[in-house]
Amino acid sequence: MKIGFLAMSGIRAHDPELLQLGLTLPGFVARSKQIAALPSLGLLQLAACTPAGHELRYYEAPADGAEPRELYDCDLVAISTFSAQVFEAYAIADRLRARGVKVALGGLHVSVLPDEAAAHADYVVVGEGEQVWPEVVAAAERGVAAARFDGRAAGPVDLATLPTPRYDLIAGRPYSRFTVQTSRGCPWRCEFCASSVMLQQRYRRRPVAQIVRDLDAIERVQPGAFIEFADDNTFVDHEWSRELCAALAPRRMKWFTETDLSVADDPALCDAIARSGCRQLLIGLESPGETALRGVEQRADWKAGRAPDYGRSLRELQSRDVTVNGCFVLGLDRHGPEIFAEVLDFAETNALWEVQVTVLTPFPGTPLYARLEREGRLLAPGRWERCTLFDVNFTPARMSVEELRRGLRWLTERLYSPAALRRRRRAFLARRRASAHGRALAATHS
Ligand code: B12
Ligand code: SF4
Repeated sequence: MKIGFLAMSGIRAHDPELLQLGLTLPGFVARSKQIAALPSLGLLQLAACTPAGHELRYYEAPADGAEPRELYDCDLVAISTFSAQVFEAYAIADRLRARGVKVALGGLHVSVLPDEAAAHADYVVVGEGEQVWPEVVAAAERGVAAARFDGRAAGPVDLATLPTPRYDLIAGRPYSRFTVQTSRGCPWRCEFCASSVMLQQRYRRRPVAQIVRDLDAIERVQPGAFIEFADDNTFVDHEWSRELCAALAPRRMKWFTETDLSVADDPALCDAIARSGCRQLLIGLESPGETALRGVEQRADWKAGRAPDYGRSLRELQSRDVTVNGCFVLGLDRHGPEIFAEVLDFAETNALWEVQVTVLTPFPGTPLYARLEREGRLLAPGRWERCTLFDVNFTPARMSVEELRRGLRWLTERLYSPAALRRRRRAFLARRRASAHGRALAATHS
């Protein structure tokens, strides 16, 4: 069979004023361009799990809702879904099926809402795809009319068995950034989290040698590519993390990942991260103070407990030249209109190299969605295209919807202006110089 893997590319947002503003702000534009160009690791991973004997092609659908014509020559097309683009994915699937192409839908969104997806697909896959994908291919080969596959039935995927994603399928295309997974899952349970904890809750990490194997495969396809680890929370296990960083250090590669702030408690790990080519850590700080964070992480209230220590933890990383992209979620229940100025102040005081502000988003399947639904606070239930992290789709507790929208725009303008970027980066560099000087002094006196 000829099998097509279709990724939906680009980022999504609908608030027209925010879009207009975003287009003019250099900090915002730079990051959007970088990330919009990432290939879909999930699909490259499935391609690697496809039984031999099929012809495989990787395609991207641009953000305008159209699909590449070549898809119509395929026998089977696998489409990966996130909530924000799921209606575009359904429309493409409908067109393909109308022309006799079999369609399999999987990914975060349809894993939560398989009944919704079944109206648009021959095959719907829930959960991690690797273990069931060969069965999907076999079903398509046999001409099975419709089926549902549950990737959770066989338990969590043993990450040590993962083959190298088929990066070779995108060789020669203009990707400068590639993703690799080093782990799946996260030990925390944030109320709003819609990451891979939705597919399989257990935290698992990959053997370091296999991560290196995959990095070698990327190097063959695109030498010197920038690497983003597509993990939920990379440095959960500190001993394994030090081993990973030690393996990365001699490669002289540039990389980026997402983690929680507990890395800062381990100076040896911070040193190892700094030595290994890490360009930036993206960290979910969520809110500048402890009060608003209470109850956000539902297992141990970990994020609230951590907040009083934010300043020290950030300095620990920044003093080693590791820049931090601090992420804030606006519209938590204890956030009033004062939150916007507080985030701005925090970002400046703590010299954050990069800042990501998003609005609280009720993704389907999350505890947040269930609670807001119970409380009658969802503005447009089922309007998944609003799950962009930038479009408000709920009634905030301590401000109006309009205040939240306006506040996001106000903050975006101030965080990403050229002057603000310069100020924060100068402050970061000054801190780094001061700590390098401090370390040198300490060394001469010891
Ligand atoms: C890399 C990434 C991107 C890349 C995606 C590149 C691409 N073309 O796919 C880019 C930067 C483009 C991106 C964009 C967006 N993203 Co994003 N992104 C991520 C990130 C960091 C990693 C995803 C990843 O690679 N996972 C690893 C792979 C292996 O897992 P996977 O994709 O889930 O695939 C597995 C299964 O789902 C399944 N599977 C997946 N697809 C299919 C298909 C079939 C047929 C089958 C059988 C199985 C299957 O099998 C795979 C292997 O087990 C996650 C955060 C995270 N830590 O997960 C956010 C995340 C997925 N993104 C998110 C969001 C909100 C967005 C945007 C809407 C942001 C925006 N405003 O534009 C857009 C979506 C628009 C779009 N184009 O789709 C949310 C999605 C939440 C949700 N439930 O919908 C996440 C979880 C971040 C978050 N915490 O909120 N993103
Ligand atoms: S720390 Fe991040 S990945 Fe982990 S549960 Fe919270 S939001 Fe999700």
